[in-house]
Amino acid sequence: MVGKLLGAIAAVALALGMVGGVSADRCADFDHDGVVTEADVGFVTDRYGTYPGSQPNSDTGLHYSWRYDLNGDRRIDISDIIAVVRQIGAEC
Ligand SMILES: [Ca+2]
Ligand SMILES: [Ca+2]
Repeated sequence: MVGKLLGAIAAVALALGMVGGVSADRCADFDHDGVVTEADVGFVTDRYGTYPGSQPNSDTGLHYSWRYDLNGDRRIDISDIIAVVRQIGAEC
């Protein structure tokens, strides 16, 4: 539920033009079905707030993984969620 909320926040932030300059990102098709969807956003939101060596996400128990750290700053945060949301609909 928290993940869904974060995704929604990211989508709203994008819609309002509050976010800019997220650099070209790695393909966020984490479930390898050939297209980036909300399901792929979930992979990132499930790890929100984690970093190498941190406690797991308190809602999901999942740990940081570089795979979901799209901007490579060693934290999974709103920037990474936004990076995936920006790719929704992309085929890669
Ligand atoms: Ca996908
Ligand atoms: Ca990051």
